Amino acid sequence: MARSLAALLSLVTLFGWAGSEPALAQFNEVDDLAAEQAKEKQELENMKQELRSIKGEVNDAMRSMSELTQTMQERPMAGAAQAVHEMHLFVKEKEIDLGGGKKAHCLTYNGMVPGPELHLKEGEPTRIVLHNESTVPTSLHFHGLVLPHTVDGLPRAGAAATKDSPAKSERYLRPGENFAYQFIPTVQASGYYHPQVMHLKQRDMGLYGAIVVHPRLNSRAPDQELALFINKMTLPASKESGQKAQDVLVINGKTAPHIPAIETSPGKRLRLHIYNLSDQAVPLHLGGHRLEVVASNGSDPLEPHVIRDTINLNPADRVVVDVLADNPGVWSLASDRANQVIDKEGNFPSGLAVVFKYKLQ
Ligand SMILES: [Cu+2]
Repeated sequence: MARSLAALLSLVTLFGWAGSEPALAQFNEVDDLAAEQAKEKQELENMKQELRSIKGEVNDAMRSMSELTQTMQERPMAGAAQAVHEMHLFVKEKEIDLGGGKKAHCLTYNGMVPGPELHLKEGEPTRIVLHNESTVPTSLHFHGLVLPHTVDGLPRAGAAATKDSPAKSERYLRPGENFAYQFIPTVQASGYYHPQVMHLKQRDMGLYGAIVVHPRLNSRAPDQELALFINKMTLPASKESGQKAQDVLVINGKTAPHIPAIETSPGKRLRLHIYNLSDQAVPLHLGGHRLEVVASNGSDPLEPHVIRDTINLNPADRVVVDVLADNPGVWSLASDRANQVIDKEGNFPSGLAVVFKYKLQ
């Protein structure tokens, strides 16, 4: 029991980290890190307290999680000399505030929109475990990665199985099921994960997250990296709040002016992975800087790099741009289309506009 609790706690610690504003976590400096670690320690204490109180009534889900962890610790991937890089995704339903009290009923990975950024390395044995804690069937596809058909997309008969996920012939995960996707990425990629085509409407309810395969040798590694997901989310009409049904354009699950600012410092090379999941063309412009397009829709890396101050993203386009932070001030990365930065009531900014600013030294 103690052992499985410890295993569970180590998982919880991992998720706690992943859950704390993943997109911006890499932007914190050492000072912020110390404060954040102190906060995390407190959170961990709280969680320990909570776990103590439910000791003795551990439910099936928890037991299967700890068993799964033990299985993974005891049986590393056959033939792999390297440690397996293991990540967990939990599909959960959640109300998400898109900003200004605009609440949408969402499906999430690990309680957030977008889901956690997954950073993989070429040649590194990888295991991604999907847990379906929602009330609907779901599936998982790694968009933009080059993988064997047995792992890309759906659980299939003959796909890699764990003790808790025997190979299934079904083409999806029912509520309460989990599945381990195991593979070694061999091609550099800037992709994103989301449910397969048959469950694609779940993507527009919040099920998406960045998955990046970094090259083994990286001579031009950026100093900072951030994924930006453009999407259109639907707010249901609500008599209680007087909210009318409407579509809201969001970046990382928030609409302007509620999108957290992108913060950088002079001299840094900032890499943005930008995904247009909306059904509209978006001309994205950054003031005062140039965008160096380093990858586009699977051409990773794109050579030679092209330089733009505006990039046009058609629906389903994904582009990776580097920005050399050499012009301190407060800028904006925003759509150049008026109807994408002003809402139906005429409020500006709304939708696709994010502040790009330099940290005070
Ligand atoms: Cu896809």
